[in-house]
Amino acid sequence: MKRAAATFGSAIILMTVAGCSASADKSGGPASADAGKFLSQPLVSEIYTADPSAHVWEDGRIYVYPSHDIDAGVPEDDLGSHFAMRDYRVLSMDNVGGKVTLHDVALDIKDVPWAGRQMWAPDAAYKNGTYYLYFPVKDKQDVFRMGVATSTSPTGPFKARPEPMKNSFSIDPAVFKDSDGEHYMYFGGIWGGQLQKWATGSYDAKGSNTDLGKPDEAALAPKVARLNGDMVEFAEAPRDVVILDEKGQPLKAGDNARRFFEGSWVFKRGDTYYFTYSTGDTHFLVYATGKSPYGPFTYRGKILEPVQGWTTHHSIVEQGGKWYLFYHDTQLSGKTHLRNVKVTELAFNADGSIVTIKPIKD
Ligand code: FUB
Repeated sequence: MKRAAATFGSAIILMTVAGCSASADKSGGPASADAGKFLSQPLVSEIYTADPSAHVWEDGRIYVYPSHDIDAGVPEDDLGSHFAMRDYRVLSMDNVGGKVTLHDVALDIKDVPWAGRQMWAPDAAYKNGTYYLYFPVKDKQDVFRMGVATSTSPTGPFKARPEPMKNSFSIDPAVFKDSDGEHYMYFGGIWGGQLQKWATGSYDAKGSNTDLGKPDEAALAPKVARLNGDMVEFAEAPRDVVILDEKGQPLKAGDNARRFFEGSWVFKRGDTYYFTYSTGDTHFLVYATGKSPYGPFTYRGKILEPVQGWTTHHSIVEQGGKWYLFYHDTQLSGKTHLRNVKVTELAFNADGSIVTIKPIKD
């Protein structure tokens, strides 16, 4: 199934209806004519944004670290070559519903000496007066690595370290700060995210281009590693994040509606760790819960039904006692690689389960 043109449920119908032309960057461009069909509206329309990683830092504001989508003219393929982003820009707001500020360029690919192409979904962390921007980008050998850049401001500009993180690979870093102050990076993504090429423990350029192609075997696991005190390297070798089914068995690779694809995000509520992720080719955001940042996690259900567009990638953050889901769709462009970030409130049931959200109205 093509990553670029794949369809799911109602998504393709709405993509066709909403489809409109788009340029690389927009100046207050028109919202989709059927904007009322969407649960939420884009946070900004001046540029295209995706993969929103939201945090509330010490000043109490919400900062969102998204991908900055552009139309680079690269043909669509299963490896996501058309996601050819070249810089990052940060969004901030006092609270959800308030004015959203689009900040200047936080990091440009030209200022990352080892980078080749494709700045994908970033995340950020804060410790002792320094903000850390973590970003996946292909190196000059076309292998995804994780970069780190630092700043004294949450919105940058960030200065990239001269080398990628040692032993880093694949995509979609998500950094979680536990209540004891330790930080953990979750990461990984199959297909264009290259996780399947690391199945043997080292990079196999001839490895499968999508997944392992073994549907009855355990699905490829996302990874987790605790960060060093200096926040710029792993303190340990990355470990598998095991996601179990209701019988305590690892989810299988052929269980496409539940197995991990990309887009890890972890948060803690009470004593429970929520490992949340995208199922990729089935287009759900789902979650699993556990009692340790390392897992194992048991699959619990869906967070978000499919959005308009192929990809879905998110973050979950608490502010003022309310929980919010940041996510993206393609409302503004109708094009899979030109996305826009959104936010909606997230609700929990008394047993800690998440109330599934429909991003498109019935
Ligand atoms: O934005 C590029 C890639 O698309 C991200 O890394 C994935 O999570 C998907 O959203």
